[in-house]
Amino acid sequence: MKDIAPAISFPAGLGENKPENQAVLDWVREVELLARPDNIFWCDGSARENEFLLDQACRQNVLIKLNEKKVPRSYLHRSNPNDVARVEQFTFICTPTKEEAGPTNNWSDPAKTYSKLQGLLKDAMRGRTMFVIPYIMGPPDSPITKVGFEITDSIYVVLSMRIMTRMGAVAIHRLGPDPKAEWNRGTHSLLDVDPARRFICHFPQDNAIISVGSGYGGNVLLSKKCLALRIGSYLARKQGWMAEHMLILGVESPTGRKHYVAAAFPSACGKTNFAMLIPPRHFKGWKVTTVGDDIAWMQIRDGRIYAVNPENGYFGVVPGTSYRSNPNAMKSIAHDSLYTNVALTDDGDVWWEGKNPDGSGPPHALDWRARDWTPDSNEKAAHPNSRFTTPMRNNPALDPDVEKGDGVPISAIIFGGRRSDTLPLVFQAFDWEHGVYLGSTMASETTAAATGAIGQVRRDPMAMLPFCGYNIGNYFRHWLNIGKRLTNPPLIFNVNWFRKGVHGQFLWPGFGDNMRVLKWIVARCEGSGGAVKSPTGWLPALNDLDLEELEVEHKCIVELLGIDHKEWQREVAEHKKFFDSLGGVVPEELLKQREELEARFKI
Ligand code: GTP
Ligand code: SPV
Ligand code: MN
Repeated sequence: MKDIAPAISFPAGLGENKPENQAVLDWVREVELLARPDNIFWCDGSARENEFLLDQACRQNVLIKLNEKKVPRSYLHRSNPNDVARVEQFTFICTPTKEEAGPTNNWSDPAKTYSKLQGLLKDAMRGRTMFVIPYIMGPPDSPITKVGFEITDSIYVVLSMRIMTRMGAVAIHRLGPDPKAEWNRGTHSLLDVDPARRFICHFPQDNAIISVGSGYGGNVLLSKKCLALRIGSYLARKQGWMAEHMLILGVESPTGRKHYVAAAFPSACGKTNFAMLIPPRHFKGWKVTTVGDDIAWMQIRDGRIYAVNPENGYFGVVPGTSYRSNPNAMKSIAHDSLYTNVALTDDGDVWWEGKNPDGSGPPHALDWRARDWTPDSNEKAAHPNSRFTTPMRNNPALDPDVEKGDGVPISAIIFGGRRSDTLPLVFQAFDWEHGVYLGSTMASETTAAATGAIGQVRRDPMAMLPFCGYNIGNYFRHWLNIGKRLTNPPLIFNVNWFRKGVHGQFLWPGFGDNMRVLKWIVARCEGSGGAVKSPTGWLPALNDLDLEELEVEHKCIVELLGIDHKEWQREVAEHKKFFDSLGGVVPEELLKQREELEARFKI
């Protein structure tokens, strides 16, 4: 299977959706003169166009059509084995000064970077088709919605962007003819998919992104991490809103009271699963609905935070997804979906580790690299970062207000990471400023979502370490300033689904049972849930959590809620090390929070 494919020819009436905005036309012409594609396909996002491009992608061996009876209208894509995840070491923020990018980003000089990328893009699309994708991020009638255009020479990117964004006429309409209107210019080329020529570059001042040398996920679906988070966070600070790596869910109690909650967990740490949670049997009458599974754009109105999901689909982790762990995801990806880097069974179905709750699997399959695989194989059939791309409308638990332009009011913000020790199952910040401190010092074990070592604890403030498009110190300051504008601030919590016992096993069952934690959070928002004060924040006492029908040993729960002073002293020292490593950009308030935390452990 291929990423790079030759130019396609297309019939009249397709590929002709040119906008009237001169600024867009000029930019496309400029890239055309540089990259020299054989032809240009202006996408309109229609069903007819999609059918045509799917058919072309199959002919070009970019996609394999799956068994129509097993997974209707769905396709498999295999990326280059050297190109299976985000590449943080090749991701750059190109601001005029290094200081604007800050201590946590790779910086490179804009003029030099443009010139290097132009060199790489020269003639890069010869023999290929250049697609132009108009799209919007956010509901069509939202004041917060942004317009983007992505140029790409990958048909897989076009087909993915049609699922992940609202694409076509809606964007051209939103942009209008004004050549000064705000829109993002995203340029992507596969080049030759060589890691030595792979760069994901952001120019926040120009609202521009250039990505070369990759064909995978967040590196190339420029709407997602590049626009909605890196450029988005930069615009958000300038314009007084927030762009965050957060899921958004609705939770309704049996009495019909509904709250919305936003949660920031790092990549592959449970956002999609939490956003699609199905409460255990005991929680009759409770309902969880999904607004978004990865990104939240939040505004302040009347002293409250309101959030929209800027995306239109889910690009979710496949391994571990089953009818036991996440039935809503399984139903979502049962049709009209793209699969990337999973295994292909002999009957044209897809398979991955953890698909069947009983641990079973096919006797033979082709693994994610198209090599023969049997249950005796030493390697995984699906890549650990294999992903589904599926329209959010496939989700049976989609929230009815997902299209609401004003967004949904947020009652609670949750931070969480993958921590085998130290961090309890859940606790609540004393106030907004303390909550910002919890977010700014959160840490998580690294996962397969980015290339590099897996399982190493690293600080990942607000789950934004790889996604904050400017100086992290100013980002913390922005969070503190937002708090000052709120008269009805969300309560802030920290959760950890991943604490392990002495034998290395997870102490908490997670998934649907996370409802038990969510119920306590909602109770705290309503002023009814009990808690005890600890040095780290408000902790639920054992009987504050609804543990009815939970088959977990009492001593595990005690361990999950425990605060080990030795471990925490080490943790607070790590906070200091992290703040020190940022070289003086951390706001005074947060340094003070750290000292107070340290002092609380000494008493
Ligand atoms: P990105 O799309 O990379 O941002 O990831 P995400 O935060 O949406 O993570 P996702 O929900 O896809 O989960 C990632 C992995 O964590 C999967 O392998 C899940 O099976 C696993 N996981 C999710 N929730 C839980 C949980 O509550 N407990 C445990 N033990 N594992 C979980
Ligand atoms: C993440 O890594 O946080 C993702 C996947 O959501 S990607 O779109 O590849 O960034
Ligand atoms: Mn993510």
